[in-house]
Amino acid sequence: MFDALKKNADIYVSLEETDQVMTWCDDCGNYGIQKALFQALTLEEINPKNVITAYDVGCSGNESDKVGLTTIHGLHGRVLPLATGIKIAHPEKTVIAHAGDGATLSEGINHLIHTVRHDRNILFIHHVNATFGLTTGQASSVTLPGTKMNATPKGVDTPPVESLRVLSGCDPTFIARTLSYDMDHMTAVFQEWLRHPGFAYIEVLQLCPTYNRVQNREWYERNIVRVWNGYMPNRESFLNCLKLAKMPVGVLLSEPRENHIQTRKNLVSDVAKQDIAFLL
Ligand SMILES: Cc1ncc(C[n+]2csc(CCOP(=O)(O)OP(=O)(O)O)c2C)c(N)n1
Ligand code: SF4
Ligand SMILES: [Mg+2]
Repeated sequence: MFDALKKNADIYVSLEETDQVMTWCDDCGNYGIQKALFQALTLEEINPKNVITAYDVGCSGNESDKVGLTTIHGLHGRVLPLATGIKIAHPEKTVIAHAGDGATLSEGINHLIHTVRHDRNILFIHHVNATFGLTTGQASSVTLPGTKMNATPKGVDTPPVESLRVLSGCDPTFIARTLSYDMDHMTAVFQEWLRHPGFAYIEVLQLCPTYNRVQNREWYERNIVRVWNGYMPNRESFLNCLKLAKMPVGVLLSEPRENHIQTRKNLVSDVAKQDIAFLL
């Protein structure tokens, strides 16, 4: 199916579009995330010309000049307001935002909360490698207590932010979690996420073999639980997932909120009709 779609130049999103050299380390989980996303875009038959991708600062953000999409690289922790502006200006485009866990749960956690509440049709990939990767391996808000990191050589001594619990208090409409080493799972989850009409949060547990040597593939397989066949991704199931002893993985919540999307769709044209000359 994917190979057949690849022949359609209008929809195939190629990985080899620019001549910039990749700067990710060998075996970085970002390679898999990139490939799965592009596979999902192609499988969903989304024309790359209709996609705008916004990047935060971080290792994941270093993809911004290496793919053949319309991209913009913003400030650290600020990719969600950037994506919000893009969506308001270009409501017809597929808007994708990428950020790391440092950006999302430290510098920009305020923006995450309000973007979830506003529920605009933005797709957000949260690259969770449990470190500030680009600045060479400091602890992030999700680094496990006791882990020795650069800048905390005696071990992290604060409890981690539990991202899904934070989000659960903001009335989210789409929450998913997937794994950077599981291409089939990631691609399937990305496809569902691309169909969601509101703000779609997807957390990728991303391998960083350079600075996170604790949470490798084996660690995740011991510490995750995949949602079971027949799981209904409604609010009640999602809240039950938060009580599990292991990290739930899969599409955990998918409950679109139609009315909000309608009311926010025409924001730019509605504002344009107002005469603001008297304010200037
Ligand atoms: C406002 C601001 N604070 C700090 C920095 C320095 N900085 C750049 S990247 C980075 C860490 C990125 O970590 P994360 O968001 O988890 O992305 P990763 O590199 O791990 O993918 C930091 C602290 C910055 N550029 N701007
Ligand atoms: S430091 Fe980690 S996240 Fe950054 S490129 Fe290397 S492996 Fe990837
Ligand atoms: Mg990180």
